[in-house]
Amino acid sequence: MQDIPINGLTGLSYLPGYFDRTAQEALCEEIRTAVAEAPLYQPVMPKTGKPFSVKMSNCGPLGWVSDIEGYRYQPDHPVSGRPWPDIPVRLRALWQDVASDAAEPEACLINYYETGAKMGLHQDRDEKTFDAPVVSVSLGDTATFRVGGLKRNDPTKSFRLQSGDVVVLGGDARLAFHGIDRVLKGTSTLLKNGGRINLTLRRVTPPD
Ligand code: MD3
Ligand code: FE
Repeated sequence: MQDIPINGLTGLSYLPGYFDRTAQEALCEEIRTAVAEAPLYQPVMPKTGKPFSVKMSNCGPLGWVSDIEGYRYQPDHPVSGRPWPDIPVRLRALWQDVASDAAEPEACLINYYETGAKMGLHQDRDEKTFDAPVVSVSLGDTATFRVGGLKRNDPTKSFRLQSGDVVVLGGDARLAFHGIDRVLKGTSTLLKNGGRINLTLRRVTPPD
């Protein structure tokens, strides 16, 4: 476990290779099952309607969605109207391992990056509580990840996220600006069609 200070912020920990290949394959299977029930869809930006390059789905009681109206958490899939599938056991176990002080996770956002997809610099602030960390799992191709400070123009640090890596964003780092610059094609054999999956586990509402 590595605690990486960033612009004086504490609370970012990096756990490279947390999941071994066998665990990554099992996790992929669980995500495949979830996505069969709650298909990936292409979200659009609020106001402009510009499509994201990343496709998304969720599991858990709440899912993060974006459409012309705005960003929000909601209990059902925006296309099918059905409830999101449960968060896989292996991911609940991860949360217990790295975020056991926090209440149970309510949302697991599934981001799928095909070659060329990226995610601009942003903060995660649609949750009603920032007390719990965000826990991220990377699967498939390696990504170049960028983290800055609490202000958009703060200097940023880049590092690579590989398949099986876990990042825990807690403490002050919870509200740091971050983004994905690029996905490096052909860097993993995990996903048969290539690309990258990122899973983020979140607590959305204050503990009951
Ligand atoms: C640093 N996803 O879904 S996960 C997102 O790889 C998102 O798909 C990226 O940003 C991805 O919102 C990055 C790692 C991550 C998540 C939350 C953070 C890094 C963070 C919050 C604060 C600082
Ligand atoms: Fe984010």
